[in-house]
Amino acid sequence: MVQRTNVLLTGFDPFDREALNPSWEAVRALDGWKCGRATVHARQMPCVFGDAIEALAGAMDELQPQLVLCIGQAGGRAEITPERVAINIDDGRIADNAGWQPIDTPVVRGAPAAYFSTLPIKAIVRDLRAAGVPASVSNTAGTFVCNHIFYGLMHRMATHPVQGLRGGFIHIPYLPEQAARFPGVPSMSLVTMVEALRVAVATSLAVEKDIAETGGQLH
Ligand code: PCA
Repeated sequence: MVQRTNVLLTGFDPFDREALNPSWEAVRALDGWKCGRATVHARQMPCVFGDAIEALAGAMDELQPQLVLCIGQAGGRAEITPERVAINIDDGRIADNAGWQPIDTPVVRGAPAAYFSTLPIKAIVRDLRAAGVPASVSNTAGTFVCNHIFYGLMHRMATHPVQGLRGGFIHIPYLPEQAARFPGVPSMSLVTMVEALRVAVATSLAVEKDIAETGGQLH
């Protein structure tokens, strides 16, 4: 029997008065892409606390993926940044797309303070750099909807374990057309970001145990 492998890639709706979100633009370009025996499925998530985790759960129930990569925009970052850790806090500096602005509330009441990504984040950074794409590990996914969905993903995987399932979160920069409105702010082309996600998927499928390589920061 041929074993089917589904990869779920998620991107977000535009938020914060943006017309587009690079995460959805990059993710949707890969819908249907076959990476070896795996097929990538792209799904768009609402930038809304609560609804984002529900939408993710629906997509995971539908696809039964073996790999989940959630992608989000990190305006101001210059690199592709696989996130190391999801924390159990919602603290909105701005309101989400439904007008919610939670302050210091847990993503999941009574659940652990944090979960680590189960993606090979160091290997992803290594392979991105080797492919000519600027990349670094990030040690904070913030406290907005991206950290929220990341925490929801990791909590689901911890409480409903599925053999072989891995997942995590990657932040990506603004597109040039977004950064043009904020002089001096870095950006990355869509072509490069799509290529970066191909690398992230391929490395996540191929590398079971992450490499030991420095990816820390002093502050
Ligand atoms: N970035 C936001 C939420 C949606 C997105 O693409 C964040 O970093 O939390």
